[in-house]
Amino acid sequence: MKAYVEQRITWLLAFLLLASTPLFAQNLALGKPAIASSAVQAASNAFDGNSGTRWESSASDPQYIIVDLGAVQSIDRIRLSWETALGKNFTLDISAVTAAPSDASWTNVVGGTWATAVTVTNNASTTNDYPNLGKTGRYVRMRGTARGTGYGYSLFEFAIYPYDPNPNLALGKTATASPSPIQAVANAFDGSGTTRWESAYTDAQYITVDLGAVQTIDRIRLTWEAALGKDFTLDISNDGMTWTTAATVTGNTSTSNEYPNLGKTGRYVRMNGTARGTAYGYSLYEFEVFAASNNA
Ligand SMILES: [Ca+2]
Ligand SMILES: [Ca+2]
Repeated sequence: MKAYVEQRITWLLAFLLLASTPLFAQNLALGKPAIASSAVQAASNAFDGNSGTRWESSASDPQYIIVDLGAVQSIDRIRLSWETALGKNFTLDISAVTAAPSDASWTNVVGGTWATAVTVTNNASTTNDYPNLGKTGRYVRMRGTARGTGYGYSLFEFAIYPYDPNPNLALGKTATASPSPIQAVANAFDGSGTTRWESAYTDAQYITVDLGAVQTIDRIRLTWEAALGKDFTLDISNDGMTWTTAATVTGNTSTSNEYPNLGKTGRYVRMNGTARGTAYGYSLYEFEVFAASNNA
């Protein structure tokens, strides 16, 4: 009887683990061995899951930090959490080496071939998120070539995921907008931070995305050009006709707006503008919709 109960509990735990997997993808780098070009604070602090501890390099360029995932893994998403002393220009690279480190200095890895997965210039954000990488590898490196401050590179956490547990539901989805846009509506849903939708130059303008089915909607993120929306609502609908307002924004001056913990469901999501921030149209690089508010 005891063995039977234990087996049932094991099955239950296995089921709960599987059921929770989509929202809690494993950080492959957590607790893994790491080295760095210099360490005012230890490299391992960037891989300890603790947002209060950090790797800090010497105050010079370039610098690198490398983690060993222990085996070749799928690498689909990398997230960096910087202190204010962030990396301004850096690359995220994956090593061609799959063997174990040759010595304590990882000479074979440091001097081996690297392929750049992400190139970042003029970063000003302390949180960087790079999804949809579609790579594989064992060793992952952040190589900084320009610091954002006079201090060293200071990284709270360097997280690596095999897939994106919280994808942008609006990515690549069908969208519509007010008539006569200056730039195409699809540009706000293409995942590119350099393409944008721009409306006509009047205040009453909207942009709507069809998620394809009713979904949980807990967070919406808008990335504007300088020609941002000043007053607008974010609205959600099951049928594209009857709308519920999820967020009301007035006097916005930020080009990056994030609205978490919405707790809604719906198929259609709309930004309904009533006042522009400039004389130009509403100019939106990306309009993202997420099922969960947490990033992991
Ligand atoms: Ca840490
Ligand atoms: Ca875009």
